[in-house]
Amino acid sequence: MRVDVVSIFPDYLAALDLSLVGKARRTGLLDLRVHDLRGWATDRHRTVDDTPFGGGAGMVMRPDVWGRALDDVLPAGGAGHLVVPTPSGEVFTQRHAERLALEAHVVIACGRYEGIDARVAERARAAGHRVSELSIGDYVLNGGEVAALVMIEAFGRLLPGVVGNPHSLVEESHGAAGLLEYPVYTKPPAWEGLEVPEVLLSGHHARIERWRRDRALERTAARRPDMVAALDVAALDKADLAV
Ligand code: 6GU
Repeated sequence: MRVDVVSIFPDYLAALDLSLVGKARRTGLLDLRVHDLRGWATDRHRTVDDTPFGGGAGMVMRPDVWGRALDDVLPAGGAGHLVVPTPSGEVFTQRHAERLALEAHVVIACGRYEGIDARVAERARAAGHRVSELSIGDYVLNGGEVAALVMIEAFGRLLPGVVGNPHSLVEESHGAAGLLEYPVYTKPPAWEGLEVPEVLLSGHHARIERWRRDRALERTAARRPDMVAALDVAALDKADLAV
């Protein structure tokens, strides 16, 4: 998979050399390139922004600078999925990560200030590119870079071969069950007077599965009532309904 990130702070993306995403880059599973937007500015101050039409506070990123950048990094002919991190986007979820992991080429345009002139996304759509304006949650960051890191980690770990054990991807929170993950424990079995739940030491596979599902249901009901409301009632069993 090829990923291009364009930003006025390319150093923000240095963390992508680390951990599993860094390894995926080194082994060639992920061809990730970071570009400095100012490379497409033309004046001697390398200006990328200007005041908003209609007035108001803050600055808006210029469409001409972004246009030249995207002409260079988005493949011609409508291939390539343009992702624009923005607090006014759809909320990014595991479903978006799953879809992006299937793309051959993703370009992430990181805005700063009050955002990017709206004609940039409009022109990319008109040229036939898929364009996703995505937020990572209901709070405001100073720019799209941290959101780009979040999204790249979320879809990058779904690429075949990035996470060593593919089973790690199956049972996790926000997976197909629509539930949060159950609590997990490791050795030692007793620590500072706190015991690992006995059932987990029992070796009784069916009881362990039931216990984990009950804890996942309990936890989801307490922390994410919106996820419980979205569960398919037909997919619940009698024991689930007792929790
Ligand atoms: Cl994607 N960008 C910015 N600037 N703030 C955010 C965000 C993105 N998602 C949540 N807050």
